[in-house]
Amino acid sequence: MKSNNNGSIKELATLVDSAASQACAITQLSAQGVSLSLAQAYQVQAASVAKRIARGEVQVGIKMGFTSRAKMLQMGVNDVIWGPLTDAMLIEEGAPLDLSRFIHPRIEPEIAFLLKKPLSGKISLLEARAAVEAIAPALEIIDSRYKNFAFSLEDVVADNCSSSGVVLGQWHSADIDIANIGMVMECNSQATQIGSSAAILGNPWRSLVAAARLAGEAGVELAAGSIVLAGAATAAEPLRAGCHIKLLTEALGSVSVSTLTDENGERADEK
Ligand code: OOG
Ligand code: MG
Repeated sequence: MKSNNNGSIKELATLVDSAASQACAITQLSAQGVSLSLAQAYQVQAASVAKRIARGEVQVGIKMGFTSRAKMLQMGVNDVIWGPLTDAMLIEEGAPLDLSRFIHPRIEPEIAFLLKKPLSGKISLLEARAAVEAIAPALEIIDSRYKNFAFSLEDVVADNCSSSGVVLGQWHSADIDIANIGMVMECNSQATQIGSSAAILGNPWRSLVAAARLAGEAGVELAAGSIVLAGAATAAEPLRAGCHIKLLTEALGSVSVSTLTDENGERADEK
């Protein structure tokens, strides 16, 4: 690790973990003179997730990031990344969401897979399909712990890929064709992002194949019973107070979440 501010992996994990738990933005590690390799960034990620697990959180799955061109362009990076999701990140559909636990949250239209068999290493699309119990529409809430939601690839990996919340819709049969389904994300009944599942690596199933490959490279397994988020189909939208966000999909129904109005009772669309 080349760094002026010679933070060890553990110290850097503490830094991103406290920024997340206190909802307080920090300067990008790369801008603090910390130069991490991608492998070291994943070590920081693992050490920060280990802190969550030590506090009693349980890993429920993983998320894939930058699987669509829209997201890569929005954030200025061009590599697929991944990170663990824990039970503390699961947000119940219908329960009004208090945004005070976030720094500058954004929301993304996604698709989730529920695994019935473990996966790891190089697999075919057919093997990916055979390992899935069900598919659901999902909304992911990302919240970079870095100022201005700006980062290098290593910064965002160290920050567990901005993971902070997931709202899962109803599970559907894994036989439904999701290769190219319309996905519309609305805020207070106005469409804010319109896309297709095909934006996710050409077909969301490829994201599961990529997840298995990344797991294999890391020497771990995607466990049976776990969730795999395929990555956003469109760019992310800022998540504001007083908003009802709904993702409507062509074949998997819809999923929604409402945010509380802020202290002033102001509605997001009035800001
Ligand atoms: C990183 C997470 C990217 C996705 O779906 O592509 C991601 C970020 O943009 O902050 O979740
Ligand atoms: Mg995402």
